[in-house]
Amino acid sequence: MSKTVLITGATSGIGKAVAELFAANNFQLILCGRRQERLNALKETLGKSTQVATLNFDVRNREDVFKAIHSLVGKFAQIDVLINNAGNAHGLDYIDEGNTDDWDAMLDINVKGLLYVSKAIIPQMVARKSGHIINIGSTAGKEVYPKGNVYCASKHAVDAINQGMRLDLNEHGIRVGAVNPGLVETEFSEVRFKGDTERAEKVYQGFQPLKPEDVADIIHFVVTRPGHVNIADLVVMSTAQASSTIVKKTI
Ligand code: NDP
Ligand code: 8X3
Repeated sequence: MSKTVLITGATSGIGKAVAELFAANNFQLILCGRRQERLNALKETLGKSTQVATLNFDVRNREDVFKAIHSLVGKFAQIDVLINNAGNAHGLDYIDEGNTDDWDAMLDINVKGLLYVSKAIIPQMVARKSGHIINIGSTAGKEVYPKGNVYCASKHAVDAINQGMRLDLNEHGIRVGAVNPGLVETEFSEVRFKGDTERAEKVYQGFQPLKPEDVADIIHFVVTRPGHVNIADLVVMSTAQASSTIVKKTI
């Protein structure tokens, strides 16, 4: 039987590209997000290639996370691969000017949400002594850039959680690793700038950023290594990007 992969944040960007690639490679999919119409559309399209279940929940809501994941039955009850991808930046402000609602959103979604989803799934992996968890971090979890403060803190937390999971789940034979991308052109900046598409587009102008499909390709590589191989931590940037603040632009 093919492996079952649960992807959070599957309705857009990196998560959606992963869903599409994994569907084409016959993985069974559990796709999660809050936008039901997008989940329906994905189920309709990808359902032509593989078995797809969808779950609608906000990762911030602990009760809903557990209820949704525990509602899975039959062939979807066993989750072989968890891709902790849901997350976003909210705002880009100096620390003294930051919006506390943005801070709550980033810490609640990127950190606590990732923990809730993991907590709902890890016990079944421990019981089976197998499983694979991929945490989507960021270059923002490896360095801090001006005005990145709390988003960077949330992704540094993902980096620490990734390491902690690997240590604590070692004895259970569970693979744990992170994929940390640099700039990827998705809805990320649109969310960060609260729907200001003009400002969001500028982030990716004048250079070739990563495409979500590039990251999906890497995640597929990570997941398809032989069982004794665990890619523990991987950083990927566009060729034009050297660090969070150094990007070779033509304009
Ligand atoms: P997108 O905005 O395109 O996608 C974000 C996804 O997360 C959506 O599917 C969204 O679904 C989901 N999501 C957001 N908030 C919640 C929530 N509260 N509950 C459940 N799902 C939620 O951005 P990306 O694809 O770029 O981001 C995916 C991950 O990659 C994030 O963790 C991000 O930090 C990380 N990343 C992104 C980079 C980039 O440059 N784009 C670079 C490095 C890392 P819905 O709204 O339907 O709930
Ligand atoms: C997303 C990349 O540089 O916008 O994590 O923080 S960045």
